[in-house]
Amino acid sequence: MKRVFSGVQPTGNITIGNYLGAIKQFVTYQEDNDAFYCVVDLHSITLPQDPKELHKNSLSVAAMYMAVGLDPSKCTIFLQSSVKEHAELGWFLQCMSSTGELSRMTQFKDKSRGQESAPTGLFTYPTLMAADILLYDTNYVPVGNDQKQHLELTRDLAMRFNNRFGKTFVVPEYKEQKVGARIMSLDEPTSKMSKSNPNEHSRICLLDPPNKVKKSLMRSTTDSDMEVRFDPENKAGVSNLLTIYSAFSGLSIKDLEKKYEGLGYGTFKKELVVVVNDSLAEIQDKYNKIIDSPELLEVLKTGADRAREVASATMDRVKKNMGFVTL
Ligand code: AQP
Repeated sequence: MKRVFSGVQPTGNITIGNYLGAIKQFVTYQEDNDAFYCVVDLHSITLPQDPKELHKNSLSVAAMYMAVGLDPSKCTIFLQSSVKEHAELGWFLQCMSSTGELSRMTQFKDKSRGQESAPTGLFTYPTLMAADILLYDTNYVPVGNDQKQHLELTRDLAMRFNNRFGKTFVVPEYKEQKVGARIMSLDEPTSKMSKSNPNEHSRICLLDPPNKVKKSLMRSTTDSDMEVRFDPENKAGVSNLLTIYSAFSGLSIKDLEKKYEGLGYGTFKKELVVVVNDSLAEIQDKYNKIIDSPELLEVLKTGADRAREVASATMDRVKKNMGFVTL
């Protein structure tokens, strides 16, 4: 059985970008793999977090995992901060990486742009992400396309470590989605949709009420030629909406282009609002049943126990192979 690992940061309400690019795949992978799904709370503090919000958002991501269909009897759901080995291996991998390679990470460049001095954690974020993945002998990592560069670094670090200290880590593979690997911002369709974008109409969150979804989609940026056609280079806004429509409805982009031929953007957007709201209603209904239930904490406790078992065995191997005295 193959191992799968992935995670989401508790930095705000989960967007349809997080869902279509990553979490939706988690559900498929839990069926035939030994899957570990983490709320990566240690990653979220690479930028300042309000303690109450961090607490609330961490439980919210875990509840959302279950609301979209993750089943704790089929996969392991846990909080990253409950398993100390993440921070520990993160340090070891920092010592295996260079400032040159970390400086090339586009997420660091984007998130530190305009700051004279950026948080150190933001800079070393990819080594912690590598630790998350390598601790679980992961074969597949379902993540959105924005994380591909970090995954390549993870592979490099695993191979570098194995070459130097002998076979210690499994070298993981990136698994890309066919539709939805990168959902773009609704107001500025050339940048990716993000939970932490200050403009709430740049995104749709899984917990958004129907009128907010309607408002954000109806005012989303398109273009002036009124043709519903997939052409990401010249029609970034419409192409993004087609991707969202296709991912939620299961209809192919070709079929959607045919369906809306000659109908213009108004009709297309109105029908997209219905498709998105129908999917969100189902998810929100399940989420509301889970978020305040005692079962949520139980799932996280059981998940942490199972994760610790695997992570501590990997950490023992790492230390032994590097020459640390293990007692
Ligand atoms: N726009 C996106 N399209 C497709 N996939 C996306 N992901 C994020 N945005 C998109 C994928 O969602 C998973 C969880 O992401 P994360 O929370 O770990 O961090 P992120 O990639 O930095 O996501 P955000 O929404 O942009 O968060 P903030 O604003 O806090 O930085 C990952 O698999 C990611 O690829």
